[in-house]
Amino acid sequence: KEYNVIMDDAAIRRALTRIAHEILERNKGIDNCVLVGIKTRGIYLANRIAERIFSIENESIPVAELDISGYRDDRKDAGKEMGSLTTNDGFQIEDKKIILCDDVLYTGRTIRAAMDALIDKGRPQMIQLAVLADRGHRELPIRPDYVGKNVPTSRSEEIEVALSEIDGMDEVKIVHN
Ligand code: 3GP
Ligand code: 5GP
Ligand code: MG
Repeated sequence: KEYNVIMDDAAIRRALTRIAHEILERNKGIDNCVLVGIKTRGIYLANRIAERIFSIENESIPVAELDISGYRDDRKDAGKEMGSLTTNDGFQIEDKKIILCDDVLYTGRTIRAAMDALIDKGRPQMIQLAVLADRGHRELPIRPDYVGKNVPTSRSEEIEVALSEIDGMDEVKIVHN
């Protein structure tokens, strides 16, 4: 299979540092803000952004993990299990500014499902979206607030995101199928 590396470890690091600054600027700090990472790789991205924010601002932003497999409308496993939100003690969604974090934004169906799962648990003040890569092809009116890299793709191409926490290295590739 042919592929191109579109972000190396330095590019990923810089993009996440920029996103951390953008989050701080947009929200004038992190009062009432919570990062919510979506299942596997979104969680590592949320943790990394939280570390960046801590080193810039010396303040801890809460991080929660969201598994939305049960909320998807286009997957075979949809409905089997409800989405689960795993949080640290005392986590409240009510009136919080939620910043959803995911690796790749594509049709937008995952984010739609994530918003459903969150709103089932309370009424956030606001929901924002941060993604490492936006590959286009939206099927819903969803747009990211913070983007690591815009990657125009064809539907047959695929983006491969490797993160050191599970993949042993940091790299984003576009795979031409
Ligand atoms: P992630 O859990 O880290 O996000 O969906 C399971 C994994 O498969 C995802 O990892 C994602 O990276 C990868 N994947 C690749 N292409 C697709 C796709 O088109 N849809 C979904 N849902 N996942 C994909
Ligand atoms: P969407 O729901 O927007 O179609 O897809 C977003 C979710 O599916 C993300 O959580 C992402 O992990 C996964 N996904 C969709 N397309 C791709 C892709 O090309 N590469 C990777 N790595 N994940 C994808
Ligand atoms: Mg993902």
